[in-house]
Amino acid sequence: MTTTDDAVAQGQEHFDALIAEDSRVEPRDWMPADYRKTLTRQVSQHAHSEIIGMQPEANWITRAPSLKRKSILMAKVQDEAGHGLYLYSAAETLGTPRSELNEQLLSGRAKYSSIFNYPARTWADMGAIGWLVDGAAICNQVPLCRASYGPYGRAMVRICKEESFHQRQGWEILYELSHGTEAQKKMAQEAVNRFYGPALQMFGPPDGDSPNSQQSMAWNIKRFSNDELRQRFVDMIVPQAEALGLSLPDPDLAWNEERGHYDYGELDWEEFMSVIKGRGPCSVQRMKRRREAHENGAWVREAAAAYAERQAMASATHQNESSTDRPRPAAQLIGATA
Ligand code: BYC
Repeated sequence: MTTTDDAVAQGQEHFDALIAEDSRVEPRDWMPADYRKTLTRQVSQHAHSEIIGMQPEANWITRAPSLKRKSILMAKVQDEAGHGLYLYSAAETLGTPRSELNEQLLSGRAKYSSIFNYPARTWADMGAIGWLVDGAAICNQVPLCRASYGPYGRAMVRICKEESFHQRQGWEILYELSHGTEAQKKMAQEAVNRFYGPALQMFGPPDGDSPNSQQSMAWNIKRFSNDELRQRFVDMIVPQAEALGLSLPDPDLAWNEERGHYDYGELDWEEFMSVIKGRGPCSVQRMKRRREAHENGAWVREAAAAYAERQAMASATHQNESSTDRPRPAAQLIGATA
């Protein structure tokens, strides 16, 4: 066995032990190439989703019905940008620079969540996105706080705290609309009708068609399967919809006493596949907007890089100066006089 083989065997043993005892893997730990790859894929796609996810809501900032609603929505959209930053930082610790991750998004090689390819047509959609989309996000992401990769799990803790606030604000918008005029209630119901199916699809394809789940669960990245989390979400939102006075658009939705869960109807998986291949109702528009934002932000990146370079030069000069000022050790002084 060569020294390299030895190091890999030792690394693998340490990694297996961390996973077996449900501990955290940290950036400097040895990890299998496929573990690194699948995490880079999931974490960066999650980051892309947060950034693209700003678009449907940003679309309503200028049209929010009051100053208070506008401030709340602006804060929420800014939170999503922050989530993107935490997640890109976590992804970078796996070794791929952010510029490359971004390039994967802009070139269409990386996915982002299917849900953000749907339009936000009315103000009630802000409620439905908050309640259903952020609600699904919480269901999916709370278990990710225990993901085996340390930087991802820790980023998720902060994100989930903010998502809970987002879900509450969505709920509150829908509650007010569903207890308002007939026209407002209708608008709320239509928004829920449009977002219910796509929100359930956020959890990913059914378990039988999910190529990554088994390995991700064995590595303690995912803690539950796509269908388990989807079921948890359905069970959570049925009583919430009742409290809102709104219905969920699924004739097959019914309590199953034997299973202790709600049964729900088959989702449109053909549509899902088409959306994740970039053929969703807003896919072209979302990517166009993202590319424009990236190009328009070039001067900010250049200015930040120039500033960082100047700071680094100033700090190097300062260090050199202070090292010549510093009293030299006696041995050096002796050497200097000798
Ligand atoms: N949309 O083997 P599977 C948010 C892809 S942000 C698009 O089950 P995995 C929010 C999947 O990537 C919401 N693609 O995959 C932000 C894979 O393709 P690749 C984002 C999807 O990874 C702003 C293929 O289908 N949340 O909440 O085991 C405002 C096969 O799937 C989708 C996250 O990213 C989808 N819905 O499981 C408001 C959470 N589903 O990559 C809210 C973190 C699947 O092999 N991610 N695909 O080409 C995860 O938990 C998992 O990655 C998923 C998928 C459950 C999404």
